[in-house]
Amino acid sequence: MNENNQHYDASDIQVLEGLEAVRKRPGMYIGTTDVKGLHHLVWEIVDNSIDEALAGYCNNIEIVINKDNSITVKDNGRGIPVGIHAKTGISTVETVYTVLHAGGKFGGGGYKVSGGLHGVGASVVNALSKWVIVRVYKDGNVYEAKFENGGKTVQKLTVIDTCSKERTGTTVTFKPDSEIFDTDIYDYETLKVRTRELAFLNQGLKLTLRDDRDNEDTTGETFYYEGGISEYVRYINQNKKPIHDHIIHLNGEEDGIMFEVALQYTSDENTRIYSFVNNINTHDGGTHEEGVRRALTRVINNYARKNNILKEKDASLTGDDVKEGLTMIVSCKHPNPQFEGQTKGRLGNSEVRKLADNVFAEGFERFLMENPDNARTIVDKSILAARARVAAKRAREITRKSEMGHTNFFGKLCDCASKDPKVSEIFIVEGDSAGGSAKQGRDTMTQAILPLRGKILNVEKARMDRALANEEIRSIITAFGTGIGEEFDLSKLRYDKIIIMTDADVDGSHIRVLLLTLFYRFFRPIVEAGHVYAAQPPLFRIMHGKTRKYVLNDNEKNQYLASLSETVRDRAEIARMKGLGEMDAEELNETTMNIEKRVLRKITVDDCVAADAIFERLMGDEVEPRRNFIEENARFVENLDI
Ligand code: 1YM
Repeated sequence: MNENNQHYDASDIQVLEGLEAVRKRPGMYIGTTDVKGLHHLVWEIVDNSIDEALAGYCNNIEIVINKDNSITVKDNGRGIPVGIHAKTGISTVETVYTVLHAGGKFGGGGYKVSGGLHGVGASVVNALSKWVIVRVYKDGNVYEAKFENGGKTVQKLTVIDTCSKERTGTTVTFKPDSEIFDTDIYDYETLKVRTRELAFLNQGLKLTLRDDRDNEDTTGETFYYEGGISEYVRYINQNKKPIHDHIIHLNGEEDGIMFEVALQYTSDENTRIYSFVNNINTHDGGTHEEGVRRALTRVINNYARKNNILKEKDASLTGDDVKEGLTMIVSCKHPNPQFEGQTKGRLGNSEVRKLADNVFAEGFERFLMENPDNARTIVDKSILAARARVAAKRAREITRKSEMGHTNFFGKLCDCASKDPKVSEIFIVEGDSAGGSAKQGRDTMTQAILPLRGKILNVEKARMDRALANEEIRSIITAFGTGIGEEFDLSKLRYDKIIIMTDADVDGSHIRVLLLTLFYRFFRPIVEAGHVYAAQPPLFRIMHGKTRKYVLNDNEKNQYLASLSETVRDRAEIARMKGLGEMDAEELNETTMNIEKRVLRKITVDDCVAADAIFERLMGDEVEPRRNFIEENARFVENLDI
């Protein structure tokens, strides 16, 4: 006999066996019985309310943590049907809460799209609860059913009160069974984060969360987002720097599958793509995400080519390039989702790929066409990412090669004998002949020489990635020993001083600009730590009697001459130094390299910033500033190869 003095029939027994199975192996139904499983129960009940909202009948859901750590979920939907269920012979409410796999089949019409156990949830929660009370407000009546000790009906659905005819909805209160769960203490923050997320994912749905454990008078927190997932993007980007104002929000529907996406680019390099199916996070992506990514890459490339931002010879942007700085929410509501993978975190339905691609491509293309300024900003950002990607790859190759000893650059580098970075310095010298004198004039113990051969800048519009393909620059990177990019490690720097030794003419400054730009972009910490110097070769040699005096510039020359007596001054021989290559080893040592006598100028980050700007003007894609620069400096440019 059951509690209502009715005989148990076959279906009663089946029901109890069903719920008993859930109690025996709760993990199979809710994953774990730790605090995560405890929270899972809440979402199973909330999911039923969300389904009702998605069906268009509910716009308000309240979740309350009660004093006794029981949970109340309340919605203003139609209320679970109260009639006798044809198959079970008991009320539909009771059926939903006691028959495993009841699901949406019982309701007929509509589909369950929210996450979780797809309608099995209510009976699973009941099976794992100490007690459950379900109230339905419908047709002016308040119906109530009660269950205890793992889903045993203790009160069949009964009218316990009346209410206004307008009032409809379902209220469920349950107390998780402490014999099943490791803990019965809910974490407010955990519930809050997910409640907020559900509000973002279900545009226009109001969710309130309240914690009555300490104080029953609180009003709780309400989450309601008219903009849905575009507000989710705004929320994620709130402390970031968006590079365009408008958050792009697109949606479409086909065969009952709803798809939507919202995105905005930020100035940083990270990517935040979160995708959902029926409000469940698909960590491993799947067809909805693939469709968007494919369309995003294609549309940006097409736009960049059509508008000649990407030239014919340029390689296409990759999926990685176009997602840098991107914050994106992808959400799909599917009546029959297929979840794949080890953790079922991937959407498998192939028809979604095409839907996502179509909706995204069409909408995003329109956005780019209607907002050319934003489009340009986005494309430029992707191109920058592409350059960085190529540069990083080169850098890795260089590091790897040098580690494996495959490069023969050491043939070029004339290293110092000391392996102690504290006393070692490296001179980066322009030209072979200067390199020759420098090698002879150096202190072999502490001074290394790296001669740069030929014009290292004759690559038209050299970008850093191309610069990195340059043999000379690679020698520098390898000589430093620090690696670049992600592998950069200042502690591995092999020299305390890096000394740029170039002529004081246009070619020399040209090379200096390149080197400073290189340092600025790839070795900034070396510059910041004050390791980079410019040698100051003298411009004049003044000889009188046995005295040889070198001076750096006109000013110094005049000062020195003024300090001499008139007779000496008249007889003094003043020679303009032609360049490093024309000094012999002794002269070079005495004037530029000798630690006791030389004058070094420390290079600052500001010097590098200035060099970088000049480099941009010289090497950038813009023809106009380059022409201006050449005109302004026309008298120097005879040998300039740009
Ligand atoms: C606090 C929990 O369960 N709300 C809820 C559940 C249902 C309905 C409305 C509902 C669904 C349908 C028709 C239908 C459920 N009904 C069923 C079943 N809130 C909560 N609100 N009328 C009402 O799906 O057609 C299962 S859940 F199966 F009985 F229809």
